[in-house]
Amino acid sequence: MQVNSSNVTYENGFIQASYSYKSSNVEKLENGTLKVTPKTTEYTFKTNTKIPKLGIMLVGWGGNNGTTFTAGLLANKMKLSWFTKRGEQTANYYGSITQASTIKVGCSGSEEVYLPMNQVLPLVNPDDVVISGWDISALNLSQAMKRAQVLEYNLIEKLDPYMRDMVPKKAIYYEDFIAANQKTRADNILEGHNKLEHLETIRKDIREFKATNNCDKVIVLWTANTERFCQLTPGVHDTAENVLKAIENSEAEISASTVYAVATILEGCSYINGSPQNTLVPGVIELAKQKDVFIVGDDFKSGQTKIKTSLVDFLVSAGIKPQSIVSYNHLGNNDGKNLSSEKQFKSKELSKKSCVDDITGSNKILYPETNKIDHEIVIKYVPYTGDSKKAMDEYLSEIFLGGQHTLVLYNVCEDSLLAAPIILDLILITELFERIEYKVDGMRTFQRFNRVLSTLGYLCKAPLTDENTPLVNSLYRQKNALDNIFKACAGLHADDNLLLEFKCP
Ligand code: NAI
Ligand code: DG6
Repeated sequence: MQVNSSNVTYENGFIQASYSYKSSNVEKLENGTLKVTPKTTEYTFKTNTKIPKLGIMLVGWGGNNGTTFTAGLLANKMKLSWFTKRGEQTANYYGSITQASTIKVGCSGSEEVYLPMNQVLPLVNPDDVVISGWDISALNLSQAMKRAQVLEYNLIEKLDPYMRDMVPKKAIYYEDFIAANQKTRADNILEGHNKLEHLETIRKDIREFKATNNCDKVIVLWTANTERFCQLTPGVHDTAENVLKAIENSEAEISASTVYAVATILEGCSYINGSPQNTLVPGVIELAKQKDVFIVGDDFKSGQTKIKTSLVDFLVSAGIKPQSIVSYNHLGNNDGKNLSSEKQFKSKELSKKSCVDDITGSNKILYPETNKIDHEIVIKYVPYTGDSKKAMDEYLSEIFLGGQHTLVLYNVCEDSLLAAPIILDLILITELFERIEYKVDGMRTFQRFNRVLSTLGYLCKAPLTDENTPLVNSLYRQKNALDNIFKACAGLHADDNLLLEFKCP
């Protein structure tokens, strides 16, 4: 795409675009009136179009998501097709916004024109990435893919020669953070209890992987078991200095995931947390800012929560009052086994539950005093169901004149087939943001986006935001913001869907 505007230049390998950002400041006057002052802020976005060679390291590489992600990228790269009971299937990237969604760029006459997201701004091609990672289980990726029971047998057979030589690196294992029922697979772990030594090993792994594969950069993503929350402790988790000291002292409340995150940040790489636990404690956030790297979290938003953050938005914005949501899940994979333990379930419960608070909080007509609704999360481990997760939701809402509206959903699919494309998107878009800089009114030099990359909230159940940043869970608003940031950096207007040229011709 080439944008025909004096606001955009394409020079020396950069797209530079000016963007007038329109927002409003709101003050509440003494008499209760809201005084709203619209304002315009001039931004310049500069995107480096040189695509780097990207290395991806997954924590939990041998799990269902890790193997499905690796298999999916290989199947697409090799353009594989395989037989299922429904016939021949070819590789695709359905479920990935970067590879399979489109963004409206304008109108040609009365026709609206859409471009694939990865053509609006230049992204790394998934065919060109190199993948590695760690797992507490020693199985090679081919064996692990079979254990996962996600993919069709004929595809597994085709991928076996490519995945059997992929072996996870030894992992950090702090037993107390994941369920006790995971112990039987923990046969590939770093010795001892010295957290500083563990940190140094992970740092070395990242450096060696990067050098061996001639990568320009590496991104690390956690897709290992959900950990319990660490008990946030002043003097341990509150500042970057204290987190580093706590690792040196092998403090008990420093989780394995926090050690991976700190190692990644110290290597100057972005870190993404795909699970709900509080890995990214205040001290880690401070460290990421000091080292100028991005952190993204928490917990992939795949099926049930994606619908929830879209459905509740629809109900509340239609003036309908959801009063209770009951979300029931059962699944039989290793994730379900880990979540059958109470402390790990609590981490997941929190992230699945907190995702509508801002939506109900936005409407004081429906929720004048408290925006809390009855919201229950149930997760049951049923081994026979394997990776095929069943999610059932009941939404009860109050409607006109005291009537009641019931919505019931049944959601079934292989969980990892939804999560793997999200993993790809999180990584590719984070990498893109490493190449984007901005300048705003009066700033002399370009700088990067906030290191807490909340723009990726669309892909996360509990988006990590920096302090004083509003939390947005509404799926529509999240996607709209992401699409519009792509458009702004490419030199296009944000889409407000007014279509005035047709309504007021
Ligand atoms: P899984 O249990 O199949 O895979 C996790 C892997 O992590 C296992 O192979 C395990 O051996 C490994 N592991 C555990 N602790 C480790 C450590 N300290 N270092 C390195 N490896 C470690 O689980 P699955 O289905 O792949 O999910 C992964 C994570 O993603 C879970 O926390 C899950 O809750 C989260 N998630 C999954 C979604 C989905 O749709 N599949 C959506 C949202 C989050
Ligand atoms: C039980 O719900 C297992 C969980 O790991 C979820 O399947 C996973 O977090 C996906 O959740 P959701 O709500 O995004 O579909």
